[in-house]
Amino acid sequence: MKKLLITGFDPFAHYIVNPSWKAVKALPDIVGDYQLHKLMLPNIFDLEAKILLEEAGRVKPDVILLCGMNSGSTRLQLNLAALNIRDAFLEDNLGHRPWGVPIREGAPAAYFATIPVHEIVRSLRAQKLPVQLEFASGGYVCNEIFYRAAHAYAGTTTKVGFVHVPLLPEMVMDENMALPLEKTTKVLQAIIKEL
Ligand code: PCA
Repeated sequence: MKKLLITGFDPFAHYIVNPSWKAVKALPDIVGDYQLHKLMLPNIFDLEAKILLEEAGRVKPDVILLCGMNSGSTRLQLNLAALNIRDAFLEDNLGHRPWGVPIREGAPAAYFATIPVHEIVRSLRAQKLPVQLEFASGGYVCNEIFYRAAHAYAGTTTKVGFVHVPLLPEMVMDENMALPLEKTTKVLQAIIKEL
């Protein structure tokens, strides 16, 4: 059985839950060919990557699938690329707000996801599941975790991908701006089966 290290984040800003961790936690331990290893990461620059890379060194996963929340869509967004930049639009959970700072001085400007994002989006959309391509993951902690994992595993057989999940109905005024947790976990399982 293959190993999938799958992560979500803890809450940040004014939110009291983070659907990314709620959805990861709700997944079964086995999905398709994968045994899941679940990990909650803190929304803190640098610390999040240290915790992830330490756990990945222990688990030795075939795939690392990182999840975070994003208020901008009612679909799960499969990320194409991580950028070598920290451009925080709000403070992390330790009050840091880096702006215009490279994640790794002198390292590549960007990494593409090494999971098959285009195939996954095409296949899941054909199944009428709410997914879309997201070209980059922003400049906040989600981008950093994606970049740090992609950098650490570049040129190896361990594949790395990042997914933004929508907010939950209880987090928004207008329910049409959210996706229920069961839907998010269903789509995450469909993604895992395509890895
Ligand atoms: N979303 C943030 C960081 C943690 C999370 O769940 C982001 O999109 O960068």
